Amino acid sequence: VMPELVQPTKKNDRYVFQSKGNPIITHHYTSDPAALVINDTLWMYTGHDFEGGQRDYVMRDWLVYSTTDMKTWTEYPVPLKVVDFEWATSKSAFAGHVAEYYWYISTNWTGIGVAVADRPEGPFKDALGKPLLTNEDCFASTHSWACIDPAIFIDDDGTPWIFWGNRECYYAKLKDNMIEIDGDVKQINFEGFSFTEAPWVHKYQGKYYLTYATEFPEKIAYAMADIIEGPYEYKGILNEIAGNSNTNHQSIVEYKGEWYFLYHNGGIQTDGGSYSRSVCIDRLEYNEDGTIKRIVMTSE
Ligand code: FUB
Repeated sequence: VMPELVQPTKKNDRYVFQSKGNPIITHHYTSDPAALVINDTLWMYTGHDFEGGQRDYVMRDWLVYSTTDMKTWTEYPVPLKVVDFEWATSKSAFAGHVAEYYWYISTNWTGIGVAVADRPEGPFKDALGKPLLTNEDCFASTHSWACIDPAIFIDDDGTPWIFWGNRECYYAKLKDNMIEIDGDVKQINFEGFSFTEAPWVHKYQGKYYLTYATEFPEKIAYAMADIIEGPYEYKGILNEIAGNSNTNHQSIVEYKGEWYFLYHNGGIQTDGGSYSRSVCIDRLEYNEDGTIKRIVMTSE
């Protein structure tokens, strides 16, 4: 299905547009969405694929959007660029996640950084002047890009956790200051765990859900546990390969009493693909036993 292309309207330094179903944004290529709910606003932080149809990632900055009704979206001035991390030599603005208001980002080979702002729309600034995590923290790693895809989960008791990884899934506690690791880095492992990247942790009715990209081209799979450190039990595939993108990268949030699955796809624009991706959003529904229904992309 060809989406209707929507041109945003400029309002001061912002752009406003009405989404016409999936993909949500058609004036930029966007990827790796991370959602954050603050009061009645859903904030969405995304990666940004430059130039349609290229053969590799060209990702120089991240973008931020907000909505209060899932239809009308505001795009703010570019809140963070990979060059803002002086130590990041690889210059690849890979996936990130914002927790009020710390933005954990991947730079590909040079580690995970953290930037800070005093407003959800930024601007964000490097909080450390060095990486928060590097490949050395990925003790089981056999390759150079294991230290990517941070995801934050703040538990009901306020403890912040960070999950990340490629091929291996790592996690650690964060200190309350949000910019230091508290204790040891550990690894998640369980039967049937075939982890590619993109971990995301959320909680529903007292259970922990670990969703992640599996295989390649990627599908999104999930596992459940009673405590955050596991053991996790594999529960199956949540979302099939998304369009013609080799990657997928999800985010799951509750907003105004509904659960949403944010992800990306490469197949719905004429020049879309693995390096020209587009963020999509669909409803997420649970079964009575807490398992999640498969999510099939809709066009509305
Ligand atoms: O967008 C760049 C990388 O592709 C992300 O870090 C991965 O999760 C995959 O989506």
